Amino acid sequence: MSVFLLGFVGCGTDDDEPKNENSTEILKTSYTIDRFKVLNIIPTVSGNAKITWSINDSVISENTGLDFISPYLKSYPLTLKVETNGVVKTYTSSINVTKESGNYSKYISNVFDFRPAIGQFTNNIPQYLAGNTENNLINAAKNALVGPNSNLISLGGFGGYVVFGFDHTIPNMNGRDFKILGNAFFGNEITEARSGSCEPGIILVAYDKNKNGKPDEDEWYEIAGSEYFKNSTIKNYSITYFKPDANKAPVVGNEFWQTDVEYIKWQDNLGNSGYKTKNSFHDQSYYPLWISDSFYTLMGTKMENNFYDASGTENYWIGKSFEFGYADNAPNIDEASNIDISWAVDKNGNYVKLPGIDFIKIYTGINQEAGWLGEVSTEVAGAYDLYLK
Ligand SMILES: [Ca+2]
Ligand SMILES: [Ca+2]
Ligand SMILES: [Ca+2]
Repeated sequence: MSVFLLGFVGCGTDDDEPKNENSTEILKTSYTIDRFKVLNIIPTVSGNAKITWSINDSVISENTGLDFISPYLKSYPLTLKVETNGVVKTYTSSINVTKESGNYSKYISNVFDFRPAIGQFTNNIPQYLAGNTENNLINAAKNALVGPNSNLISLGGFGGYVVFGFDHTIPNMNGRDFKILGNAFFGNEITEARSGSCEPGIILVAYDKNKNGKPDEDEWYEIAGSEYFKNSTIKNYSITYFKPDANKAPVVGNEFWQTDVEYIKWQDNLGNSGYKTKNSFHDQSYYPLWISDSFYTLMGTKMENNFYDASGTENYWIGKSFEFGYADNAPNIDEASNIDISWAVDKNGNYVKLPGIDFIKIYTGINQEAGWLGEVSTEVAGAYDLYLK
């Protein structure tokens, strides 16, 4: 009896559909997926078939497998064209996008990792407490960044990073998809437009392709911002910071604020080395106190120094904003703080097509000390999905 009923319902449904030969073998009559979740459809077709997926008149993919995501509660008519040896077959279906049970948050929902570089705010923002481990600091970063009332964390100098995620996939729609909050601001624009306190951080994004709820190493893609393809940008840069000897006498510099100009020794993989300065405005250790190793290494894409001394007397330092694609690089209300997932590239610099992203990594992309201002350090003060209202 139940077999008959199922058969009957199936026939009834088919009557409403265009008469596509073998349609049910390739596509279901319809699919249902929550908004902000990726629906993956893999039709069984021969290897040499040319595939075209369309919604109305718009081609949405030419890959065999379709990854579909939408932030909108609506029904999409889906067409699949399969061309094999000059013969075209057309299949139709629909995708119904439904409301999730419960409610997603548009803000950061979890912090997975946090390791700042050395810096004048390291151990202070967020606060290190005696005996804290790396996990305590990751939790402190989580307390700062999760949810709508987020607070600032500082990533220190080049390479310092934070990794966080969302409770849903941020879809890659046309245009910019998410915002990274920081504390950048534009100053005296008479000197130079779109400049002031801009401390650009490199952004990486990951789509949780294997659905294990965490970012895996092979899921990361760098956002190719405006500087990515320039000769002045160095890929695979790495820098090692050495723990300062607490018993070493400080070497006071010529400027009143230079408490110790041989404070933290550093070297990079290009043969450069030097010392990071301790200044009179921040007295705590600039080396993460929860790292017991005598040195540690951070790596990534390094951009050209963006701060310069506009006064000629080292009084007035200005950081130029890059055009697009970086964190803490423009005021939060500025369009340049919004990021398009379509800017993501693989390790060879080729653009990749991600349906959306679940995780973001940010690290400081500049290795520069701007006089008394100290090191250029990216600050992160939250992030959110631009589609979830
Ligand atoms: Ca996009
Ligand atoms: Ca994963
Ligand atoms: Ca900043």
